[in-house]
Amino acid sequence: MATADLFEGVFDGPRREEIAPGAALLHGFARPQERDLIGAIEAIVGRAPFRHMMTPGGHAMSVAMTSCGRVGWVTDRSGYRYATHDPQGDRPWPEMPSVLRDLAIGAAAEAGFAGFDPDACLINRYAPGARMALHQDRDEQDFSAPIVSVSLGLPAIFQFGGMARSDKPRRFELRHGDVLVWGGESRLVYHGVLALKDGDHELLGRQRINLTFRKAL
Ligand code: MD3
Ligand code: FE
Repeated sequence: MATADLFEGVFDGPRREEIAPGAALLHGFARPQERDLIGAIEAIVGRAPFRHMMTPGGHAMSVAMTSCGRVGWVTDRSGYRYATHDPQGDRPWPEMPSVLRDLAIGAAAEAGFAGFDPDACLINRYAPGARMALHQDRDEQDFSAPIVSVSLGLPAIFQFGGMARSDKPRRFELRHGDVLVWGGESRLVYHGVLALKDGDHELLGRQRINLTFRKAL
């Protein structure tokens, strides 16, 4: 066993790191609720299955997605938007379970964004090889609210740049249980995820799941 594995969970307790102005990385913040979170995600996926949505340009995304909450993010040939109904089945999205909602509100408060009231949670599933190209999140109405992201399962290399696509991105690793809060000056930075490296996570197997909590409306 590598030395790094021996120390896992010993020195990796909750730790807060300011990675950019307005962006806080809360290491391991979601670990205490990991099993409840995974159970809640399984229940959502049972009602609103993961699907590979089509970009407006006509490519299927490598990341599979679903949502919970009042609205969910969808994309198809006509563009990106938040919708109250799952287009697959034309039913309202599953409610946002309190274990998810309370975690997001607690993380936002921890990072200085008291009163965060998310109405959407996008759930992304990365299988080995899946990636997300550099983009900005700008489909929400109110950029003064932060976005809270929760990483579960296999680790991924996340990249974030600046306000211009051409700004050279910085890279860092997101691990199981890490929570990121993006607000203030960092709310509109370009960001993406490199192709997921294969592995076997003890709770989630060969995948990474990322939750992003948003105030969309
Ligand atoms: C920085 N998801 O769903 S989470 C997305 O890991 C998305 O699935 C990635 O980007 C993922 O839109 C990255 C970290 C993240 C999320 C939202 C942000 C970083 C952000 C919004 C603004 C700036
Ligand atoms: Fe994003």
